Amino acid sequence: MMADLRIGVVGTGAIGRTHIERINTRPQGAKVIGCADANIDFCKSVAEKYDIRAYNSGEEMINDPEIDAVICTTIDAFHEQYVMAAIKAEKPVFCEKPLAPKADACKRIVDAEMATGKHLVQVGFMRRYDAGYKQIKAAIDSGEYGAPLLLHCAHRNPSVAVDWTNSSAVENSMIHEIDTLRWLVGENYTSAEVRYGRDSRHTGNDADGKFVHDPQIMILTTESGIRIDVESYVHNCNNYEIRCEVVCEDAVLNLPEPPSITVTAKGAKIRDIDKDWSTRFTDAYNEEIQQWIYTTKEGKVEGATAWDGYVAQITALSASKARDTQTIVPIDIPEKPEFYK
Ligand code: ISE
Repeated sequence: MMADLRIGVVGTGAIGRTHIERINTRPQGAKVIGCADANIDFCKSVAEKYDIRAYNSGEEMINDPEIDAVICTTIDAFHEQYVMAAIKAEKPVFCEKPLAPKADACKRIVDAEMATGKHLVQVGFMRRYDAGYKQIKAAIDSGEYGAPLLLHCAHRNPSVAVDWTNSSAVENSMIHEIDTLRWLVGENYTSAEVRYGRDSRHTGNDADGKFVHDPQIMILTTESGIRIDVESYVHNCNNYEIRCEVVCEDAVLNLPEPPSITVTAKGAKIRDIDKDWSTRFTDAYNEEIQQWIYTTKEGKVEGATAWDGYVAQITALSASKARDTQTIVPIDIPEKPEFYK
């Protein structure tokens, strides 16, 4: 049996700690043996809790010969720095979404990875591992239902994200649909538009005092003309809801809701739903990390690649431009390099 993959996690915030726990509490061919964080004292407390080593910096950890692979869960602005350090050390790296906030940073990562000649980078778009989305993809790919024509999707959050701004709806939330729907239909987007609904009385100003529109609707068009609408509503009164309906030529496909018992009591039927993404997508995260461990040991990347991360960012930034200008913005995706085909 191949030895455990020795993983180092850079960024010990909530998602970083969840990944440490999910890997170290389940037998799956890997162990997180070290962590690093800009907040060294906090990093030490996390290391102590999980009985792993605390490093003084991400780079020190990445360059340690004891570390075989890296998980990057820092704040978005630092993804490029650590992904680049892992590529330089020629170590596989799993980076939470987005690959980097700016498209040119994603391009630098793509170029650096290609220069090594090795497939090293996977981006954490976990919905590709969700059982329901996988069923929809299998149904589309089977060809049994004809071509997809329209997609109607909703991404409703119970409350605002950290650093909430007018861009968050696209760049923090709907970036998931941007990647997952492109993977589902197997096509790039050619244009984006973002419109507002009537503003909710729950919405307000961001930390800089700028008004944030909520809800927002993003409309994407794909190369073959599939039209996709995605609603983002981030004040959904404590409920987390993800919808995806695919209208095909001969059938309508719907994303299933996660299983949950129905309780019949006191004259009502009640079914609990997830309160946020961390529980809604727990199984998808588990599957994603498990598959990343397997494929990393085989020297492959099977999830979203650095190229997918780059394309997602080009699309998101075009959608943001569409929102800011209230126009339809064309999306120009460069030709996919041979390396990623
Ligand atoms: C969060 O960062 C995520 O990645 C969640 O999946 C998404 O639903 C949420 O809107 C984001 O804030």
